[in-house]
Amino acid sequence: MADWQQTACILCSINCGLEVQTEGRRITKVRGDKQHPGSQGYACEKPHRLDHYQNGRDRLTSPMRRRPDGSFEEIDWDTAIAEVAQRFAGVRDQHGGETILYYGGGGQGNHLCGGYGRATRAALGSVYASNALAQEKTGEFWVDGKLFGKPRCHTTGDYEEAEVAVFLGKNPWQSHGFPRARVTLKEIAKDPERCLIVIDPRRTESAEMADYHLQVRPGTDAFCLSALLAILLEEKLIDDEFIAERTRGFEEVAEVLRQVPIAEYCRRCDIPEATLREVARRMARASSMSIFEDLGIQQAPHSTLNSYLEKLLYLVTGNFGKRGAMNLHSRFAALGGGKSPGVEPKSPVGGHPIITGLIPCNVLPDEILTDHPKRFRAVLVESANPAHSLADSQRMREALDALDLVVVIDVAMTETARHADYVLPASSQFEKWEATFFTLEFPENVVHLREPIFDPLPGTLAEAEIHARLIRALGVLSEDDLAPLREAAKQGREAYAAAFFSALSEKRHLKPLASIVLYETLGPTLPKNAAGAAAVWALAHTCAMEYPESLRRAGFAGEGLELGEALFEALLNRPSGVTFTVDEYGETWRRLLTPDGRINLSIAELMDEFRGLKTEDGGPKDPEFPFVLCAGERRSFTANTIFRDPSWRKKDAEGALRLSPEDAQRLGIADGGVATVTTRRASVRARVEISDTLRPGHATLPNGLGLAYPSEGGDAEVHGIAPNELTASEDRDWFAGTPWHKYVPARIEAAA
Ligand SMILES: Nc1nc2c(c(=O)[nH]1)N[C@H]1C(S)=C(S)[C@@H](COP(=O)(O)OP(=O)(O)OC[C@H]3O[C@@H](n4cnc5c(=O)[nH]c(N)nc54)[C@H](O)[C@@H]3O)O[C@H]1N2
Ligand SMILES: Nc1nc2c(c(=O)[nH]1)N[C@H]1C(S)=C(S)[C@@H](COP(=O)(O)OP(=O)(O)OC[C@H]3O[C@@H](n4cnc5c(=O)[nH]c(N)nc54)[C@H](O)[C@@H]3O)O[C@H]1N2
Ligand code: SF4
Ligand SMILES: [Mo]
Repeated sequence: MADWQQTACILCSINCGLEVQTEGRRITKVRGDKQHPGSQGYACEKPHRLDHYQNGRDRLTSPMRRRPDGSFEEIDWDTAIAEVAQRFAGVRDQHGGETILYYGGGGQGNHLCGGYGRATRAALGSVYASNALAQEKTGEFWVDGKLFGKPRCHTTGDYEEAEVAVFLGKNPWQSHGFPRARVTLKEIAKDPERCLIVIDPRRTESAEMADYHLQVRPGTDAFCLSALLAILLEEKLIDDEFIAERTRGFEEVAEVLRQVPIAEYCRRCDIPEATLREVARRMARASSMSIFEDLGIQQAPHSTLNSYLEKLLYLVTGNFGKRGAMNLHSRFAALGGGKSPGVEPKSPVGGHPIITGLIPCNVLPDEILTDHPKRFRAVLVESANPAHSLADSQRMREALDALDLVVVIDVAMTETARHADYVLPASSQFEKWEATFFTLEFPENVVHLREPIFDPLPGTLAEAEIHARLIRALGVLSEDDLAPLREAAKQGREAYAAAFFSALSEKRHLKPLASIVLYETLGPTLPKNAAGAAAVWALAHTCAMEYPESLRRAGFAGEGLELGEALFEALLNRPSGVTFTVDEYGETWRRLLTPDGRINLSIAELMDEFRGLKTEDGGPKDPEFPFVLCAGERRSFTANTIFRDPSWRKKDAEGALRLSPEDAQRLGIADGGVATVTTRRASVRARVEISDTLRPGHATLPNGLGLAYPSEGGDAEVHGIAPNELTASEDRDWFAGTPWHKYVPARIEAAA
């Protein structure tokens, strides 16, 4: 009997602990790891197919260089590193390092590459970055910053404890988003004292379980949320004490709310007013409420405003800083692009706002396809597939092709890699030390450093090593920098810590290169060949300095550097993950970063849009495209583009277009029939699944499909529909630039 080895699922942000058995290079058995402090043995149906990731037929096994005719040739690593470093340095020297964009830095299961990539960026003088968060969460982060002081003041719900749990544009049954989601949903649903509210135009699996399903008209959440808030004010259901003691600016919000025509807004979002009033009263009556907002509102019209209104809902009802409500969580490390000192937080060409260090994804083509002198000239893509995942695939491809240099670091030959000049093959997440920084929980927060379960696939390297080699080739670290630290590391980590932190303060050029300095000096001395985890050592120390009390409550002891060492030791030695912070609810108030310690309820930048809702109708505007297409819905067997092999989907291999029975009948399309879906950008054919979970006028396609995958011994074939062939980069939030993937105007017809 083979041993079970501990690792984690890499398919969504929850990263459930797993135990796996292997045979040779295959993952043969998978089960939830009961020892994992967050998931506690929970796992959904998807990780059982992880071998389709590990052993995908299009895994890369050699660096590749593009030939002038567009085909690729294999090259050895030394050549690849030398040429990539030299070509990037060439762009830097000719146009400036700020014309080199970094995109990605980690997917659902791997964030260490982002840390090591930071050193390469610094070596190249690259200051601008973007990743998938800038097409979903940046609007929300910005609102957090306005309300709570800094965009890093990110809240999390306490769904296990909440009396009322609200899911707004979120289908946790399929997409998870908090630990053990299905268990918690079932518990809330079966408890008559608790209440589950789902706001979603589709009767999702989560909505099926809800006490209240508000089946809004797609794209009209701003009306629904405004009406809810206005009802709370009108019926005197606001938590006045909380407002008076903890907040400022409520009067400005109330002024707008008093003008809201409640009945009219209910009509626009198509929710009976009586129902909305009942829901408002239920929310107000609750001893605690948690709300999860996700893509259904973030990737739809009024994206940033929606996030604001959602947060007002829990704030005016006093559901903040207490059990069962919203709290400010600790974090092991940041997920954003990082600050670049001296750089305006605006994109260089269009002047779009940079939020948490990230340029809005939807404006990237505009920042490339122009003759503006500050346009991007080169891009380094790491662990991301923007040619598939960003809006407007056609423009993204055009933009990639217009660059002087595209380098992609990935495990597989992706849609983006096909447009690269160089593709560098990474070892998989089961072939190297890995971790994610989706550490978003409260009151107990978990981080999991995972050991490799296989040797690297021959020909591949872990990103830490790729970046270390690039740094060596770029010649930015000298033996003068590294030798003393190597010596210190030999004396043990205490001596190393002293040497490392003083080197960082004395030699300013080392700071942005710190991750690779650690990899090169501390790395070789770490046990279990854990060099790839070297950067985690510094993060453990930073985390301990930031949350000493929370670490102590989690069982870590020691003063000063001892505390960080204790956390790092635990990470290295507990293969099922570590609870790194345990918080009291009052901690939330200490994490608030506004100057006066109050929540700032009034966001001036959004007030015009908030007021302006009155003059808007909310329905589809172009009679040529009467449908609203939700381009990219999470389903049971979707996982972004992490699985490329379509055979991982046992059912519905191509990913059906879901259509309401009314529309199907009107259009003369039978279940299993074929429809043509046309948007302003493209026309595609899709197999139809008739589903009474949809409203008439609404249609949905799954996310993550439409990937080109090699057939056995043959050429690559595309399976299903790539949703972003249908989307347009200009369809985005006016402020944060977040895309309207859930609101794509479309025409649907029976296919000839
Ligand atoms: N199975 C699976 N799970 C995943 C992923 C995956 O690929 N597959 N991906 C992970 C990632 S990266 C993310 S970000 C999360 C996303 O998780 P979710 O946000 O839950 O995912 P979606 O299904 O894209 O969108 C959520 C819901 O928004 C609804 N919606 C559409 N239009 C509107 C609207 O106008 N208003 C409202 N209120 N709702 C609307 C849709 O019907 C859908 O039920 O999932 C994660 N989990
Ligand atoms: N139309 C539409 N578009 C969407 C969405 C939608 O709902 N609708 N959802 C959006 C959302 S929320 C998200 S988060 C994005 C996700 O889109 P992306 O951020 O582009 O990420 P993934 O699809 O998760 O792909 C991750 C990439 O990492 C690679 N990879 C896996 N393991 C490793 C590794 O160890 N090292 C390296 N270097 N690479 C690795 C995979 O092969 C893959 O190419 O898509 C977005 N796009
Ligand atoms: S909930 Fe997410 S992390 Fe957990 S097993 Fe399912 S896909 Fe994997
Ligand atoms: Mo996402």
